Amino acid sequence: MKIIAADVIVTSPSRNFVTLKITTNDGVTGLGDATLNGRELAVAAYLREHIVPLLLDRDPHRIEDTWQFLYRSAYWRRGSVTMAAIAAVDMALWDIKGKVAGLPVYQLLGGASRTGLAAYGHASGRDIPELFDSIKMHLEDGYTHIRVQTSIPGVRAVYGVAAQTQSSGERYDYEPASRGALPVEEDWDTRAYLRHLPGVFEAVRNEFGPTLPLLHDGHHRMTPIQAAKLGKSLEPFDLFWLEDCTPAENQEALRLVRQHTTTPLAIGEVFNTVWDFQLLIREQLIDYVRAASTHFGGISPLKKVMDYAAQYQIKSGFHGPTDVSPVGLAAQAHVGLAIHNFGVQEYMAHSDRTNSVFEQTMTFKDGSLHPGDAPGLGVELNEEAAAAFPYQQAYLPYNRLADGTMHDW
Ligand code: GCO
Ligand code: MG
Repeated sequence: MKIIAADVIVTSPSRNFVTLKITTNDGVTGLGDATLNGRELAVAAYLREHIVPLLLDRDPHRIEDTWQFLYRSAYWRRGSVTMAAIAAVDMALWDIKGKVAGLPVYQLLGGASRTGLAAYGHASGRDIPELFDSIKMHLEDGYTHIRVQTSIPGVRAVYGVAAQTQSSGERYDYEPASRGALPVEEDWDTRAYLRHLPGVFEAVRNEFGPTLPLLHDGHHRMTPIQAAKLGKSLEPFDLFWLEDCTPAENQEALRLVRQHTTTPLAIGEVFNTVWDFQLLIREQLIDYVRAASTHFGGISPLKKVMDYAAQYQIKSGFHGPTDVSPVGLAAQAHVGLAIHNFGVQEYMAHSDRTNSVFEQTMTFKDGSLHPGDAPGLGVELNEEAAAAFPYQQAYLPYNRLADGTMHDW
């Protein structure tokens, strides 16, 4: 069997997606997700110009060798563009292997370790009543775990509060990026945030009781000591996790946070390789691995990092916003179903329009996600539907402090 074609398809049903479709001489096709939010065309060009020519005539069954070849032969390693491109190839080859074997990918990874995946949804509100409504809505939809984000008095626009973008008519597949020629500027005040957030969690606990698993995303905005302080002040509210409390490039910062708080920590949605997690796992500085198959080089490295994490009782919490396409989401759902140390899966659900372009076997029933039992990943791209939605420039927002200083978004 050999690869005879590899096509890069860019489509924008409710947001931009980059998909790689690999075709074999037997007529089997496989899909991979290469979507890098706000930098989509860089990955499309990396694939089209540099990777597709290397794939032709290769044996699609040699997944590990192809991964190592693309990683090592480039010499210039890692980085989100490179790793998203390699991820797409890796996923597409697993998809092909599953289809040839007549098995869903999770069976090839060791079979199911559970009946389905617990998922968390994004509840948010500009104030407490709006937040409560959003939590109730998510509970009605069946979510068993809830992420809580709110506005902060004195700050115009804060990460993760859906109504902010909704009211300005810019909602971009339920997430903060927006279409347009330039990114939107937001503002930020960490001290105001640290004062406000514990009260929000106290109100949520009072309303919804002690058992509901609650999560929060700090979105890389705090210094280590601020993160330590927040973790400590949230301890009475028993969070399931506090995510991205610091910009994790400085991994040693997590030692300081850990010394001060027992609030569980989740990190890694912007990480690209297993090596990015080495220190954090070995020193047990985190509790959940936030990698996404798409930005992490695919299914193969995701399985490897989780096997490493298992030695330290660290669990998965894969990154599943809508900028991970249905293909990427399926890829990590297969991994989540198979591994022993699954924690929770982030699940925002794509728009109906996106789902009309990506036909899927994935189900979300009674709070449980399942990738389905179709051979391969369980996603097919309707290319005719995809062609009706050409790429549109879109950017994530960015942050400035009151005095104009750029801050992490
Ligand atoms: C999350 C993330 C996302 C990112 C987005 C950037 O926890 O889901 O923080 O919302 O901001 O994926 O493209
Ligand atoms: Mg996040």
